[in-house]
Amino acid sequence: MLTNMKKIKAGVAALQIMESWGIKRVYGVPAGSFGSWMDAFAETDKHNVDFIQVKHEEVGALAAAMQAKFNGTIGVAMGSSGPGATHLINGIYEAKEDGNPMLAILGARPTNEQNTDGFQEFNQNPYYNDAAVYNRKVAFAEQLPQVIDEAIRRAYSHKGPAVVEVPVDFGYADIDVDAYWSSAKAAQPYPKWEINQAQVKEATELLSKAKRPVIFAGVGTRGSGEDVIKLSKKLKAPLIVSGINYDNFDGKYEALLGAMGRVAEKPANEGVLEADTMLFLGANWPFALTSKGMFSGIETFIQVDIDPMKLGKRHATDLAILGDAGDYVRAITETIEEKEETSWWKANLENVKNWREYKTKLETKPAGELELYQVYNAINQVAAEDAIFAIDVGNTTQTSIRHLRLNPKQKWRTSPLFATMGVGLPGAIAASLDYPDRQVWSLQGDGAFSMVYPDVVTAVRYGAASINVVFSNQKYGFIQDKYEETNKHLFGTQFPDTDFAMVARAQGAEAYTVTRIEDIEEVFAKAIKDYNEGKVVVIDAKISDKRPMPVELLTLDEELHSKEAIQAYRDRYEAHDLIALRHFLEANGLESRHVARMKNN
Ligand SMILES: Cc1ncc(C[n+]2csc(CCOP(=O)(O)OP(=O)(O)O)c2C)c(N)n1
Ligand SMILES: [Mg+2]
Repeated sequence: MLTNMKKIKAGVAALQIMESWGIKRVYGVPAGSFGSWMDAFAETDKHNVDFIQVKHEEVGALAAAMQAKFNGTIGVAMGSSGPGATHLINGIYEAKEDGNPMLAILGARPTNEQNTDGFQEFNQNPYYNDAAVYNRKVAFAEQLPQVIDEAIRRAYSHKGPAVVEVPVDFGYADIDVDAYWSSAKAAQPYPKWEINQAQVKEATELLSKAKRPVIFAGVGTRGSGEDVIKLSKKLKAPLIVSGINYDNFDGKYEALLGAMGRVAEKPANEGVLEADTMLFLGANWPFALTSKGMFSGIETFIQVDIDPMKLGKRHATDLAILGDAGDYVRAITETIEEKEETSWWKANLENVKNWREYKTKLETKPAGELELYQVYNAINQVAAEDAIFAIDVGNTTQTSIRHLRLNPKQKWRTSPLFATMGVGLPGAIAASLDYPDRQVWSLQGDGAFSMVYPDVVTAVRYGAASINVVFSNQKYGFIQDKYEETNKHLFGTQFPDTDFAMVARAQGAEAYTVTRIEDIEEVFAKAIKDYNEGKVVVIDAKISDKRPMPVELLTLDEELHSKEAIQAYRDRYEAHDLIALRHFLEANGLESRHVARMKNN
């Protein structure tokens, strides 16, 4: 009999559905428009989903979006009807741009107050339309758990944020326990594409013919880093990586040129201009639009991607392969003949060596103003072999890939495409809660930290131990640097100093300010000690405001630049020992294709 059926609060049932999908926590700020959810969270004997109270919904949403980057699981954030919900938008876009599962729950007025412009009552869904892979309002109370299940399943299968608006009265309602079910057990990934042997053969032929091959490895090669390196060695093709894929490789690999563009390294920007053939693996390189000339020397472009939408998107292809990048790397490596050491290979290796010596010299400079370089040196000294880094947007994005000595046991994640500031601290909170046994860092500029630092108290409250380094230069450095090229003025890029250690201490964290090179080792030793005792630590590193080298504007080659310009560049970036790739090419009996092209233009 229906009347005898067991009942459950719809809000509790919805949390049980979340739990069935492995969801451990939901980030949010309480509000009247989701009072029923808060009651459900409080009934901790009925489910295992925690409510993490953040100080700003955006921090919750960014933590949810970052969580998926670290461990692939869906992050959940809530925002109250209207203003709390709109605060979620950056996290929602973050998940969309990176193709990560996320669930955003929007609070809403009770059903009897809907659609008549009552207090905080809006037509909310349209606002989220562009970003969401699923964007609905629950229609009746019994439906609540089922719609949450639907949203989670869609977020995973469509790789993006699902948005669900929930009228507050539904969560309080008693519903039948068999009004819903969880589809979590049915979840599975799409099968991999079969290897097309004809295309493996074609790729092998094209690559074997190449005189100056390079491999470009995007995140599609994650987990296959060692195999990519094997192919790179066998083919004598130096390795370029996308900015977000450094932690897939041993940073010591001698042919790792780094990333190209602005968040990049010198050897990659030079190498790509000299190469004739590129094997472009599992990457969406959005800077192809802003750095059009980058591919100007590439005559043969071979692309492998698991997503048909990406094939041919960034460059015309000579061969486009639909499939798993790692699988094809292994298949090509098997069939390709090992090349003898080539002059191309040697020149690039020498270039990498010279660049690494330059970086090490900066990092270990014993005197002068404290610069970002010595901070990285200190981090490298104490970072665990499997440390997790949540990296913010700004100079840190660029400098961390250059100066952290990353390896495949570590994780380095940021906001690469949406590129929103403020992901560092939320990322560290998410990582720390999910990986209590691993060392967790956030690295960020003072501008980015200022957007989110009230949530240091959240990390403290929930025991999300982490070491949060603030690179304080009293400016939006990354933007100021850009304005040097595009603007007449550097207007609007500076701001007064904040004592971030005081701010952090006021919230219960351990905190240090470091201003001198000679103190840095001691400060980081103390920070690690605190961290190992389970504390949240903030290090405010007051660094010089010098610009890190713009490798997208290299001014080192006498064939392309005046003596004066080269001298100014060398002086400004302390680059007196840095040598242009052309010299290494010529020393190995090769010409610079880039210089030849520039002269013909
Ligand atoms: C939310 C958001 N606002 C503005 C920007 C534009 N932006 C990109 S980097 C940057 C400067 C970052 O400054 P800071 O955090 O101090 O780091 P720095 O570059 O100085 O090391 C700004 C304003 C952005 N990416 N995201
Ligand atoms: Mg700054």
